[in-house]
Amino acid sequence: MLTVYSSDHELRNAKTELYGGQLVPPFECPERVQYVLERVIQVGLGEVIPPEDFSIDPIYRIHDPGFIEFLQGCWAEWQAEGFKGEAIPTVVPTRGMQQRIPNHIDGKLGYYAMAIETSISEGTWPAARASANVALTAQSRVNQSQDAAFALCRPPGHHAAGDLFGGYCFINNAAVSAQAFIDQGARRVAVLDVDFHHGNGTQSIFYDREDVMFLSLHGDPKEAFPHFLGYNDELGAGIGEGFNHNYPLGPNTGYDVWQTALEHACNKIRNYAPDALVISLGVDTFEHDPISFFKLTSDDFKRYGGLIAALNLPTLFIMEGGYAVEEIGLNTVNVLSGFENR
Ligand code: Q9C
Ligand code: ZN
Repeated sequence: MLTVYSSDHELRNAKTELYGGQLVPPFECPERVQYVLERVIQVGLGEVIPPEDFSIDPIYRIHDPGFIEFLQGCWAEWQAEGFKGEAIPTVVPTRGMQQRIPNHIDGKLGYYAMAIETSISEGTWPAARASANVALTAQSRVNQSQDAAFALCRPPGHHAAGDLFGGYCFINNAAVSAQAFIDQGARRVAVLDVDFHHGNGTQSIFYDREDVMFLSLHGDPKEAFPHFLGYNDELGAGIGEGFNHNYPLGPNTGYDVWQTALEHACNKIRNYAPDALVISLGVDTFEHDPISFFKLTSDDFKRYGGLIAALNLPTLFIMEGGYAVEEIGLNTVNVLSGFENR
């Protein structure tokens, strides 16, 4: 399988994440993808290529121009205020408040945030842009070859909505790629999100559409981030009704229960008969993940790779989360080699 990778992910190297009332080194760190890349090479998964440069247009197909302008300018505006730390929102436009975009960077940060653990740091924008180029390069290969490819994206994307960042995400790489398939002639695309966390951004982007089905297996939002989306009665809206499927699962969910949910999701995908499949591939479902509560073992990742392959669709894998840093490579590449039946 082809892997697309850019060293520009290193530009996203924030020093701080707000966690448990402290500013800690971020779980979403550059070492994550080094381990994945090393494992890709170690097992001989296939060719590793750098991304092509795409214009901003495929990003604007998904994201609001004001939001992109904010991401581009945030660090400079924050620095111009003379603040000492990294850019973190402090006030958000919650129940009963105005949804107007303020001028001050403090206000803009809150307006465009879906969660406030994620600092914006120097280099965040170019890294996010490179991550989207990685996704789009892999997408174009899948579109041309009708085969599979792996986009080793960092930073991840599935929590980012059209005009929201957070949960370590800035540009929704899976959504930008799904839209690219549609724009290149696909009639239907399915996005299957197997990251531990609900893909709230992807869901919200496609919620009222019938041409992109979104399915997500994740920690029950009553117990897990992002807490405010991902319930099983969220089925889509308008003509999109029936094209959104959530599988919230409780603490300590092991592979048997998880696989049953995956099989349900795969049956929905079969009936939908999409032209392409996008997998939001997070490996934070791992038993030793430091911020998650599922109990998948390293072998389980290989097993479910085979189930995804059985759908027999052109498949684009997009890297999302996974924070048990040293095992991320093994677990991620197990999915891909399970898919290739090796
Ligand atoms: N106590 C992705 O996996 N904080 N994002 C969770 C848990 C945010 C995860 C706190 C987790 C974001 C792409
Ligand atoms: Zn996650």
